[in-house]
Amino acid sequence: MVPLPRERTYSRDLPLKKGEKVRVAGHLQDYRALGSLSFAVIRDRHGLFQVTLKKGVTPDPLFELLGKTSRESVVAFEGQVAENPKAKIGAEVLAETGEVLSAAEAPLPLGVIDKVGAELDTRLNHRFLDLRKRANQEVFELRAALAEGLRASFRELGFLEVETPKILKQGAEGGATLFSLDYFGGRAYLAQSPQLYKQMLMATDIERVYEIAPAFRAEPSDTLRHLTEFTSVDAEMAYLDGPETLWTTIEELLCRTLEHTRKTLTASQHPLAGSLPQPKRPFPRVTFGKAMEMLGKPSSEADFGTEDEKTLGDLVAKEHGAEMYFITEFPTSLKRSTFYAMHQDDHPEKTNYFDLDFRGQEIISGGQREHRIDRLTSQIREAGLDPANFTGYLEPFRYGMPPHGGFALGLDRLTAKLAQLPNVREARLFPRDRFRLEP
Ligand code: AMO
Repeated sequence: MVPLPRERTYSRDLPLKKGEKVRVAGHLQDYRALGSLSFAVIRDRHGLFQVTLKKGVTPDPLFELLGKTSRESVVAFEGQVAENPKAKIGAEVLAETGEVLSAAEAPLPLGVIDKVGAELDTRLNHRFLDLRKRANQEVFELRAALAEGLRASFRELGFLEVETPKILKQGAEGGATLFSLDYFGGRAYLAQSPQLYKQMLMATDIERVYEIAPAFRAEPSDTLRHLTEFTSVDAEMAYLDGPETLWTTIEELLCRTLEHTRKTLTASQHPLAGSLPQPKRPFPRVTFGKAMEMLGKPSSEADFGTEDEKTLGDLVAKEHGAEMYFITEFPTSLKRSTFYAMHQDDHPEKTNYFDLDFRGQEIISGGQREHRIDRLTSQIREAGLDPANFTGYLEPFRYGMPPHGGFALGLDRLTAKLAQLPNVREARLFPRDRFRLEP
């Protein structure tokens, strides 16, 4: 019996241990029984390696055991590392002892080494098997490096990381996409966004906050870019002199984050390191009106959809050579212009709200907020809402609220776009959508 591999050697270290006795373990990817010499291909977190079973070195029962062990079982071996120029890593382990730590049932519900891609639904149903594929792990290494890069960049820019409640009495982004839950016999809602809290924090002297946390939206639409649970990267800053400062902050944040991420990934020779963009600053600023004009949409049409966003992405790329660009001055009349958006003083039909699109998809939206309580209260009324239901939100505005604004970035969408994944679900380990609540 090989004891559980306490001092386990990983595939990447085997070439350095030639002649030494090691313990190795992993999933059995393949086994070829060729008589007196048999080969097991094992996969661990760093890649593939070969364990060779050789008559005279390996006891007979181990040949028999391996012969009846199904693919993807977890196996462990002990033996000497030998040079093998034919093996990809130039070394192999000559098995002296070995055991099956956990047998896999056959057949597998999802192939791990199949070249032909399975349907996304099948992959997600058996995500633990799907994640044995290196290319899929790489997405989550990118995602983790992005989150790290975002945290480092926010800190450099003077933002404090905060955590706000996810169980709320009131929604922030409109009633239609609220998930409600039973709260000790009363009704509560899952947070669609930390919006109201990050604004509330602007009434303190903290001035700059950010949060990376789940947001919940009862999105009935089944699209390639909507989830019911996503990770929202929210930021808010006080003493804002106008939306331009938000745009330059976002440019700074994204460029720094991509640089941090590139460094992290380069250090681990990650295949996606070389594909990260290096956007030129300033990012183009396209007004909403200009965007509609570029799309050839009549001014009577209020908004643009997914296909328009893609077309606009192509047009901006052609005209400005840029993949990231702001769409500014969202009209007040737009359904998605919220009650807390600041309207422009000289053009009240326009707001200081904007989106940032990347490769033809919205990944950030934000704007300058209305901080003057009288205007805010009328905007709540104009949105058909009752200010009496917003007493808690409004209170900080009554006791000295600096001008402020902020934005939210969808981490799932950013990851998907950077990894060139067609569906945002692939950028989440265990996505939630209208039809998927498990695994
Ligand atoms: P908004 O609703 O535009 O703005 O969301 C901000 C960003 O979050 C991402 N996102 C989503 N990602 C996946 N699935 C969804 N269902 C989903 N909904 C949104 C997008 C989007 O750009 N409170 C404002 C932000 C602010 O003004 O500060 C808000 O939540 O990438």
